Amino acid sequence: MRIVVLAGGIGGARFLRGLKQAVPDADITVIGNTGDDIHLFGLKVCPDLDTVMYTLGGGINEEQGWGRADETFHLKEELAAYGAGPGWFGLGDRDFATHIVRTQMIGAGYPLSAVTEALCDRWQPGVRLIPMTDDRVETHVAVEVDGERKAVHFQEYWVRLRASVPAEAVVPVGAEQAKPAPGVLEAVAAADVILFPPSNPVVSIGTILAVPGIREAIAEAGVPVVGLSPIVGDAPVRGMADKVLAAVGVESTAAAVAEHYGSGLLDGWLVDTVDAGTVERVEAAGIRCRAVPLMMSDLDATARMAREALALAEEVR
Ligand code: GDP
Ligand code: FO1
Ligand code: CA
Repeated sequence: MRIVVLAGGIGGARFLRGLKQAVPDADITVIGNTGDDIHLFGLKVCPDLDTVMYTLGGGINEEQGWGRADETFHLKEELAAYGAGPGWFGLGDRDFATHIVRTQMIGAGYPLSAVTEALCDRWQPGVRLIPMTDDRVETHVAVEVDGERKAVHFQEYWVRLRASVPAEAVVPVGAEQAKPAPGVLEAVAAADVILFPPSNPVVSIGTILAVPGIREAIAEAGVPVVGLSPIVGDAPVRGMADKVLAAVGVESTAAAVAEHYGSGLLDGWLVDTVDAGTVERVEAAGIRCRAVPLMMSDLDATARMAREALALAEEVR
């Protein structure tokens, strides 16, 4: 079975671990979000691609959900001693190596998709990981700080400001001009099923869908498209997705997120059992819906979620 998954960072990566356990023989292609990417100290950092790669490759810091296990921060401290920032973004020594190799290869002329493949040669994630695009896309957030409206990089909004100021708009800068990376449209066209893991609907999956051609290819693939809600009991399970949902005028409920994707894109939607009361509302929007446990508390629970998503896909096929 050929499965295509659109993924952000932690939510996408943890779901993929469960999917791999549920269907070990599946051929899984992951289309990764690169709107979170940021250039720091002259290096290109791709948080969501790295989170997927490290999580599936066994290098992730499990408690944190991002960055490397067994990490140290000597380089960051040395940079800070020179006054070289930003200090608010935690780049560890082991992680730095990834960004150095990536930046070196890009400087030598390799596209990000080829670089990602090379990095995955080391980590062997067991999926094909393709960035959504080889072009530069950067999510910026329009905020008001001290009465002044300005745009900040998504990482600054998320990590430095902790989404504590209202987001007025979320803009994937460069997306309109971006082309899907080689292999993205081909994988979508060849898929037997397409899954939206419980990733952020705005700044992870929304950004991938903003690359011209990707949303259209998914809608026209003619195979089941099934998503799992990252919102449980009217709040994100983790993180501040409610803040960016508000910026695009979507309430923080599992049903509203399904309606936001819409029946033109989604065939099936899984909500958590605590949100069983919203199943009817989602189905009224033309999306088949089931309520099942959606907490990725351990690998077995996550694998059960993946099986439920695939079962729903068979129901709507
Ligand atoms: P990020 O790039 O690291 O923010 O990760 P993603 O965009 O892939 O996923 C973030 C989303 O994962 C958040 O909105 C969380 O609500 C959701 N999430 C995290 N853990 C769980 C879980 O156990 N169950 C569900 N349903 N959603 C989760
Ligand atoms: N998230 C944080 O909350 N604080 C950090 O200092 C931080 C550093 C970091 C470094 C590398 C990396 O790949 C990811 C990192 N993240 C950090 C996570 C990440 O940037 C964001 O949580 C996600 O992109 C949000 O979607
Ligand atoms: Ca992310």
